[in-house]
Order: sequence, then structure tokens, then C-alpha cells
Amino acid sequence: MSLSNREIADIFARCADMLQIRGDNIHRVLSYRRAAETIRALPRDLRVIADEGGLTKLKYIGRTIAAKIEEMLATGDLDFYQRLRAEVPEGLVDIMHINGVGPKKAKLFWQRLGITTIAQLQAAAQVDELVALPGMGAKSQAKILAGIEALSRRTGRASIGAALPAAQAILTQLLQLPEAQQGELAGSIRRGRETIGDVDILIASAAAAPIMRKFVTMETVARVLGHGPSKSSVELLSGLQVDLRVLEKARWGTALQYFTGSLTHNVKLRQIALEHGYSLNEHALSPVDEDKQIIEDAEKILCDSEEKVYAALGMQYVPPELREDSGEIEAARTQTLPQLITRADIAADLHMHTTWSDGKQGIREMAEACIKRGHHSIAITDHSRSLGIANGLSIERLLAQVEEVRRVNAEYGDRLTVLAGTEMDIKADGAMDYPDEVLAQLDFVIASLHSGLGQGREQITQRLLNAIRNPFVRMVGHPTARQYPKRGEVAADWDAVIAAARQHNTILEINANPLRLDLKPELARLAKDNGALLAINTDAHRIEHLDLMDFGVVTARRGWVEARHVVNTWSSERLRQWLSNRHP
Ligand code: DGT
Ligand code: CA
Ligand code: CA
Ligand code: ZN
Repeated sequence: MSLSNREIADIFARCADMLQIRGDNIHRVLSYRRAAETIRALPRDLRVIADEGGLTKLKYIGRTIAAKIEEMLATGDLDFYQRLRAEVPEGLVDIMHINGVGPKKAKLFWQRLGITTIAQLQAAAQVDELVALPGMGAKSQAKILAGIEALSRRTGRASIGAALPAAQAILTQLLQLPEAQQGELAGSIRRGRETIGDVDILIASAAAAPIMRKFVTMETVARVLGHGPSKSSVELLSGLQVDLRVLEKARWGTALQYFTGSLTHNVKLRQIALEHGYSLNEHALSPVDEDKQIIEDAEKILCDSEEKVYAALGMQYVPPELREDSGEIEAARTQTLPQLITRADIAADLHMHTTWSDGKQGIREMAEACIKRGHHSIAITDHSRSLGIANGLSIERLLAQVEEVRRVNAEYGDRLTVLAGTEMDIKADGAMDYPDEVLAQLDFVIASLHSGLGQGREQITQRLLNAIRNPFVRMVGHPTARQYPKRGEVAADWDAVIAAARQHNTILEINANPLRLDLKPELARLAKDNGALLAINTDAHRIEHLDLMDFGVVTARRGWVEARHVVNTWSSERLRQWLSNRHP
């Protein structure tokens, strides 16, 4: 496996960090660090430069470093790096990336406290273990904790919410070229993962060169990482990396299947192909002999659609969102894949904000926009009183809002049902933010965690259970409270939460905002498997957010969710009926 410029630069940068922790001569450290910087800024593929014999002509790259680059290009690895890793725990390199931590401190934490990971360092700081170390104090310990928070916000992966529009814009541009016959996004973005390492684009064409030329000269390109006849890579000004592959139309199916992944899905598919007597790769299905060797003169099967690839293997077509080797292969072989929910099934949006709290538009404007999007019902759910920063509603304001919602609802008649609701805080002590007699006057009560998110598993579980058991709460909003990349999910006993949700008929939300996507697919799947009801809502704070619904639907699909599991696919009558039954 060959390494990219970026990967080679990363390895040199890590070598520099490890040498520094080990205490090597600063000139030696710098030679690796500068090499990494040179390679990161290179506009051309290192492989091409190496083939031309031009490595040592690059700035800061002498014979020693050039030899190491050659080694990585040839073997995909670097022996020197592996030997360093055996000596210096690699987690220390990550620790050095925390603002305020250099090699001396990293070494200090390692040697005094045995800390080799960021998680261990964070845990030690949280119980005040760092203050007593030489050169440390309460202030520097607090700075490290803040640095860890900031670092977690700067991960290498982009949110699908940012990556998808950028990727679609590029695809659209390329498809406008007369040479482009067909095109699609592949990789993790097609599978709908919530974060994207890089964007993969495939184009079918008989003439790749003009397509490649257009791709590497797009306005949004910051650097060209590679420019070849069938594959090119660029880094956009946003930092997002995009890979483009151009191939012949006759091989579209195998190529799209291969480059959509996931890797683990593909590995299993290749095994199944072998059982059928074929070797499967991005180009074709090639007949093999008993020793699994490709029979050179046998006719290969070309597939111009993915459907043909799966059909040739005796399988049902597997939707991209399911291709994670989490049971979909087995289901496709027995023709038992789920009938996944689609955007067209969604007929309501039960979570949105208005100018009454922290939204940008009023109730009527949101209602109009929802009619345009084909909804028959919406719930107006502004924040509750204890959420001061979001302009949460006092009881008086809430009741005034209910009156306005009722007026608007009456005006719209059969065109739209506007439910009077709230997104009520589950307070840090586990209490609901409004008393029951106030909640009783609302049509749709959401309860959400917004504060006390660092509490332990028991406490968080108890708070969620309090909400679920409250007879007026109909839904738990964004149950894990994760927000990418700001914070991870809360700790909770999800089996208990889901069981209670089912028992009390309380909906669990799949929040469609791409920074949340909460429930995540694995939990959504667990919830529907255990009979809990789901809803997919945008949590819109402005009209444009109403279009984020697609991200929620994709997340649900990744969780094997069908329309029947989701209440906002129901008819207006069924939803109204369900709401009128107080839950047990
Ligand atoms: P990412 O970019 O980290 O979000 O994740 P992916 O899944 O987009 O991964 P990427 O961009 O490295 O590769 C795109 C797809 O290409 C991947 O899902 C499967 C396929 N692929 C890449 N390398 C290999 C390989 O060595 N073998 C096989 N079978 N498939 C590969
Ligand atoms: Ca990718
Ligand atoms: Ca890629
Ligand atoms: Zn919320």
C-alpha cells in the first residue's frame, strides 16, 4: 500500500515529536519537522518527484530523509518510525498537540504519573493530580484541561453537514463537462457517515484528461495533492480533501461498489465472490480456478451497475448506508434487508424554535415554510425557562405563546396542524423545568438534556428516566446530547432508557442537525429493535434548517430504521389520535 504526501508528512512530524520527547539533538528533531512541512506544502505527488529523482532537490530534504521517503513509498511503512514507537509511547505525541504542553511536560507526565494518553491526562487533571508536579500549578492544570477541550474540536474529520454541500457542488461542476457520462459520490459520504475523512467522487467517461484538468483547477482548490490519468486528489480551501477517479462506463458498477466501501463490507463481499468462483475488484468479476487464481483467458464479467454486482453474487442490492458489515451481508443473502425509511415518508417536523426563544423566524413563517416542504403537522417547541442563554420562556410567556399557536393553527385549518409544544430542560437535579399543570396545557412536550452533561452514568440515566416517566413528556430530544466536534455523548444506561421509552410510550428523537445526529445509528437501531418509537426532527432555529431533515433520514437508514418505526411518517389523523391518548 502506497502512502500519500499527507501520510508521509504525518509520519515525519510524529518522528520529530518522539525524538524531541526522547531528548534528541534539536537539529535532528528539526530536520524531520521541516521535512514534514515541506511535504505538506508540496503541490505535487511525492511518488512522481521520487520517480524523477528529484527528492533531494526539495527544500530541507537531504539524503537521509530522501531515503526514508523512498522506503515509505516502496513499503508503505518506515522502520525508523516503528523503532521509535517501541521506545516512546505514541500517545505522548497526541499529548504534545494540546495547547500549553510541550515535550518536557509530556515527558514529565509520562515519567512521574505514567500518563501516555490524552484521556489519562484529562482524568489526572480532573482529580488535581497535576498541580503537585514540578513547574505545574492550578493555573497550568486548568490551561491543560481547556487545551484538551479545544483539541477535541479540531479533529481531522469534517462534519457531513459541511462536506456534503461542498462535494455535491464539485460533482455538479464535473457533470456539466460534455465528457462526463455519469457521476456519483462514493466512500463514507455516500454511506452517510456523520464525519468524513475525505470525499470520494467517481465519474464515468471515455476521456479522463479534461475532467481531471477541470477538477485540479477548480476555484475552491487550495492545493493539488496528485494529478494522474485516472485518479487525482486536491485539498480545498476549507481543508477538505477530495479524491476523484475517472473510469469507463462499462465498469461503473464494480467501481462504485468498490469505492463506496466500507472496507469491511468489501472484504466480506470478496469472500462471497470467491465462493461463487470469482475474484472481485473495482474493475470486474474475474473467474478463478480451484486455487483462487484468476484464469487469465477466461471472460471477465463487467458490471455497469451496482445492482448487477450484488445480483451476480446472489444477493439483494444493499443500500449504501447499510454497508458497514453489521449484518447487512447476511440479510442480503437471505433477501431479508429492511425496507428503509426515505425522505418522502416524512410528513411532519416535531421540533423547531422561533423568535419566542432563540429561533430566527416567527411561528407563521416556520409554518409557511413547513407547508412548502410538504408537512401536514409541526410542533413549535421553544426552550424552557431555565435555559437563560437561549431566551427560555417563563410560564407566562409560554402560555401566551400557546395562545398564539392556537390562533395560527385555527387559521391554517386542514392545511397544517400546528402543535403547541416546548423543548423543556431536564434540569441538572433531574427535575422537569415546568410543573405538570403547565405541561398539561401543551400538545407536545419534548424533554432534553442541555446542562449537567458531565454527570455520571447513574445520574444521567435517572434524569432521562424521570423525563420518560413523566406523563406529559412525549419525546426525549437529542438523547445523548452529543455535538460534533464540541462534545461526545453523555454516559447512560441506554438499555434501561430504551426499555422505559417503550413502556411509557415516549418517543426517542433522531435529531437531524448534522452536528448532532442524535440518536446515532447504533442507538436508533437498538431502540427500534426493542420497540421504542422514533421521530426524526430538524430542531430548526431558522427556515433553512428545515432542510436538514435528509441528514436525519440518512442517520435513521444507517440504523436500519423503517418508516413504521417513525411517528412523523404517520398520517395527521394517526398522529393526532396518538397524541390524544395520555401515555401510561
Ligand atoms: P473516510 O474517507 O475515512 O471517511 O472513509 P472512506 O470509507 O470514504 O474511506 P476511503 O476514502 O479511504 O476509501 C473509500 C472507499 O474505497 C472505502 O470505503 C473502500 C474503498 N477502498 C479503499 N481502499 C481499499 C482497499 O485497499 N481495498 C478495498 N477493498 N477497498 C478499498
Ligand atoms: Ca473517503
Ligand atoms: Ca478517499
Ligand atoms: Zn435542544
